[in-house]
Amino acid sequence: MKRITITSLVASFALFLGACGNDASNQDAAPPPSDDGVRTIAITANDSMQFSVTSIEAAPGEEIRIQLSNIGRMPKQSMAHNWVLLQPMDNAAINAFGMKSSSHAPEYIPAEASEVIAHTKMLGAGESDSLTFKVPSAPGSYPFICSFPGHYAIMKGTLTVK
Ligand SMILES: [Cu+2]
Repeated sequence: MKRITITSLVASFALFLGACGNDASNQDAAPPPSDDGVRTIAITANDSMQFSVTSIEAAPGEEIRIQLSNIGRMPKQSMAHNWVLLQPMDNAAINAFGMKSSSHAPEYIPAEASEVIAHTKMLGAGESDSLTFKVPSAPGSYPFICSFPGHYAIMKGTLTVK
């Protein structure tokens, strides 16, 4: 897998973290979804730089809610997470966006980012945020990432609109 090759350093670091500080007990600590009829996708993010959900499917123009919870324990300065939905793009473009975002603390979202469709707040340990939005009407594969510096290499997934 090309992605693994490109990001092997970061991935190894994540595996190292996972092996050392693996606390599986808090993996499913997402808060319950709210009850207003909007389909809610609860996603956790942890200190091992993992999203609990990496694949989402939605209908064109469907309104969905992303409920993101950072279930880690590390200080926000060194380990924080968000959920950023991007326009369809290849891995090279995702990496370029991630690099660009790295210099835009504390939210790590560039001010004029036409690539960004929607995003949550940047969350420290124990924080959560929910984001309700309409997915694009154009079918396709929309990547999502965490834009905290370095995380984009492994914290990513795909929203498939079809
Ligand atoms: Cu992250």
